[in-house]
Amino acid sequence: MRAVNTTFQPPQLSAAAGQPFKLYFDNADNLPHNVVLLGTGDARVFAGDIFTGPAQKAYDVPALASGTYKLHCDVHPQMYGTITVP
Ligand SMILES: [Cu+2]
Repeated sequence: MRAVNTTFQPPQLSAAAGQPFKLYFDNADNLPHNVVLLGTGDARVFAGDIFTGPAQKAYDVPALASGTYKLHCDVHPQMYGTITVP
């Protein structure tokens, strides 16, 4: 996934349930971003380190239960996406 012009591209991802995975995040902006996964009740399920682009990071995301999680950037609350875990 990329951050471009303070948006997540693509805004929808999917991941397998019950297994840890790597989320490759390409921050193409000359701004700080991170990726946070919000679960039920906006509980923070995972929060990646904030870093300034252009740069890339591979986040280690823990195993997720089935459901739909919001993607969020702590620096820019308007950045939004979802990750679906079937
Ligand atoms: Cu951001």
